[in-house]
Amino acid sequence: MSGKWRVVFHLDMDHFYTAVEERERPEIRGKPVIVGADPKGGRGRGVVSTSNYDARKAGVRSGMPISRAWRLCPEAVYLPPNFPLYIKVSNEIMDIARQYAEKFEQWGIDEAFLDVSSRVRDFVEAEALARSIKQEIKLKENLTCSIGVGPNKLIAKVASDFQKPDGLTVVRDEEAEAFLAPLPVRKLLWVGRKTEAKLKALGVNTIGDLARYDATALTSMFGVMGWQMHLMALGIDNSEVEQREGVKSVSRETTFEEDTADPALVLQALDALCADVQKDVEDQRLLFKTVTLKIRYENFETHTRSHTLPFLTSRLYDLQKTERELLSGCLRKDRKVRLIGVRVSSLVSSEKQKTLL
Ligand code: TTP
Ligand code: MG
Repeated sequence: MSGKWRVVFHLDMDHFYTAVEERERPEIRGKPVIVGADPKGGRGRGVVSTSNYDARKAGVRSGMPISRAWRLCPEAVYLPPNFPLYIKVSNEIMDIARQYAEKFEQWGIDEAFLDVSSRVRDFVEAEALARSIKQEIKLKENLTCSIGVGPNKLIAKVASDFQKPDGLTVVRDEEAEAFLAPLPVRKLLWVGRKTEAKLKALGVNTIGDLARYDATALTSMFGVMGWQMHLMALGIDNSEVEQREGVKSVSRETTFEEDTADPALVLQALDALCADVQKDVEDQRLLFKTVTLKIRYENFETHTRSHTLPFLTSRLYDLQKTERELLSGCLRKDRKVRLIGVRVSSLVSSEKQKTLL
């Protein structure tokens, strides 16, 4: 296998938004809980952000229309998202986990990669270290997480998802290929639904099928991605844990009560989303550089457009102006809009920026 010996952890909080809500509200514990759009008795639009494991038993999933969740689980407790709270808790958890790592890379709001190679001598010590992290998070935050331990990021990520909630899965280098083989290909990072469907058509269902498939044929069909899939299927991943701080992005989106082609309505909603995002950014003392617009049309076709500014900013004016420019290329008279979203990324802490300057 590849060069230097490494131990990488992937930490992923269990049903994060609903776990935080349950912690804050003892009265909802033991019930199915769903965080997302207002269900409005089944007529609500918008989607499920996440649900706890009781609601998942009924078939509820992240990203599902909230109306569908309502049909599957009308007895659940439905809550709107409380982003400032989740971000605060996320920051506290990341501060705990960061102490254990030589290199630390936050990934989204509730996940992180840790390179602990210099902190342990073998996988037995690595397992003990992972257990300590879980214990400290449980003790200080009263929340559970799942950790995957592996020789690289890819295996660690697949391993953290293997046993959930409150899981700890250790996969050594020599076990990696056998560990991956029976799992479906979509468990690999970057294998999306479209690629999954194409692979299925080739008779490739599991990661083991992919590992056995001719690498040259994969490359001619999928380009560089094909070669990468081949390596991933063998459990090979040389990418480094990249030291990275804090939240990666702040975003908001909204689904219109009724699909609309009225530019004034869309613009009004866009400005309101910008204001919310900007407030979150300011509350967390962040600066952003990259601005992204997400737009979903009535036929569910979804596009994202991004623009990276030549400077770091936290000003509402910069955000609104950039989002409006991005939107102007997306509005068409003949196509109604179902959803729009605003995201800022390439974030840095404004406090750190000040000390740098
Ligand atoms: P995930 O880690 O994907 O999900 P989870 O923590 O809720 O559940 P699991 O136990 O399977 O890890 O996402 C973290 C949070 O991000 C999640 O609590 C809510 C939010 N989220 C969305 O808002 N929309 C989505 O489609 C997904 C997948 C997550
Ligand atoms: Mg999670």
